[in-house]
Amino acid sequence: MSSEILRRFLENGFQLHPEALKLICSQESPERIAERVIASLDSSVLVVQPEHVFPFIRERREDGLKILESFTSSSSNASVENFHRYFLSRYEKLRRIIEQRGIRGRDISTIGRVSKGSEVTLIGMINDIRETSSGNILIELEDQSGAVTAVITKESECFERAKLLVRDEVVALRGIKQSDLLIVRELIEPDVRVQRLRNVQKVSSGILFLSDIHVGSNTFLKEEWEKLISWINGENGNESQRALAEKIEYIIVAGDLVDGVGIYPNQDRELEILDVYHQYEAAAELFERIPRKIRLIISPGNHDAVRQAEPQPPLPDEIQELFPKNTVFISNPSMIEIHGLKILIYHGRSLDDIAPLIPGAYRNPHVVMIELLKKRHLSPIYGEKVPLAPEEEDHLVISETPDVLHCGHVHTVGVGSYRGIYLINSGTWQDQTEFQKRMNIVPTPATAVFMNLQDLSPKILRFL
Ligand code: D5M
Ligand code: FE
Ligand code: ZN
Repeated sequence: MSSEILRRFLENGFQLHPEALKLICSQESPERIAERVIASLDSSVLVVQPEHVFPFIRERREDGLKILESFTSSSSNASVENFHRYFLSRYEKLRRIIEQRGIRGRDISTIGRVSKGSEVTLIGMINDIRETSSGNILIELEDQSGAVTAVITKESECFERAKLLVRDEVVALRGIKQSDLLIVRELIEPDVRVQRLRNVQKVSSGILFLSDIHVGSNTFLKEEWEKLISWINGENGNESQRALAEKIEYIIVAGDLVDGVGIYPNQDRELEILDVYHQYEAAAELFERIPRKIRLIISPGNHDAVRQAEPQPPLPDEIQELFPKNTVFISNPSMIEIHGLKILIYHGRSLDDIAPLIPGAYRNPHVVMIELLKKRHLSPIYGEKVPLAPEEEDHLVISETPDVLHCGHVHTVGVGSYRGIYLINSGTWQDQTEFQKRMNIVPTPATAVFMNLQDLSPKILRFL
């Protein structure tokens, strides 16, 4: 989206200040705003500033919510060319991050032209990664010029980190090429800067994080949900619990609002509502009981009625219309800002791809989320659990470090922090399903996470 806007301005002979671009892209229809801004400019303007944009935007400052990034349009079909372009976008975005963060000032060599014997730093995408019979790690690293096989031995300092690397992520390797192998001495991951939360306004309100409600499933926990809603309405809980509820200004749902239909084989046996539209009607009814002064923010997941491939656009208009007017629909993933707090919302399907590498992952989903931040990518592996759409630009790269990363999907609750970034996995409102019993997946249902904007400490709430 942002590159399209930028192009539009350039075509008309104007440069665009990054802040002005951000402002435009935060609007519901950036293209229309861009057109209006361009029409208002006279040719003496060289760089379009935020001041040029202000008159045309609808900023709802009074409630402190900004949609910084929400993916809407898709132009891509799944052609080889589009995938090539998509992975190139991923490579270039992550390369820039690694250059700025990890290897400032170092020379980076081109993989296809590495000479033997001298130490080199290479940035590439992992084409293949496997363990050898002797327990070392072999990585095939590729850039546009070629590929190289790199070995990280068990004795290497970076061996433990290397065990968590996955296919299709972008990293830097430093080492010496001997015969046909790069002997790795150092691994540099994109990773995040320490977040200092400078821009957060210390207001006295808070945010309630939810996910995986699965309305329509016969294991949706109606009674516990009722308890949640009563609590939000100040109808139950002790004094301090009521005081907490009083503070809720926003509720964010990170996907799987409904159970959907045909998501997995024989799902219909576990559905209470068999029609997906009726599931959304039921969900909308549940949300009716949330006080109107609370803003609802809904992002889809793999059970929702949008395309499965990520990034997923917001729920379609005919579903949005069912919901109360205080609801905002955004894509998966999305970046929003609440009173200066930047929140990256991602359903979390890729957590299933990374979990096998981490012992006890499903009991500590926030630990798996750290890996997404280190990789600076929300869904690195192509061809495993997560279908990816080859968009012109890779929207799943974590270009900007958030203050909070909010996921769901794995149906277990967990909070933590990494380099000053809060990690929240908000659990589920669906009890263990037959499928999960067979797979030995043990959910922590009827949970939510509350974050007070005054002190930002996330608090797990249980309604079971
Ligand atoms: O996913 C909830 C959790 O259950 C998540 O960790 C994946 C796992 N799950 C659910 N269905 C499947 C299938 N068919 N294969 C493997 N793992 C699965 P949710 O998105 O709510 O279904
Ligand atoms: Fe789910
Ligand atoms: Zn899910």
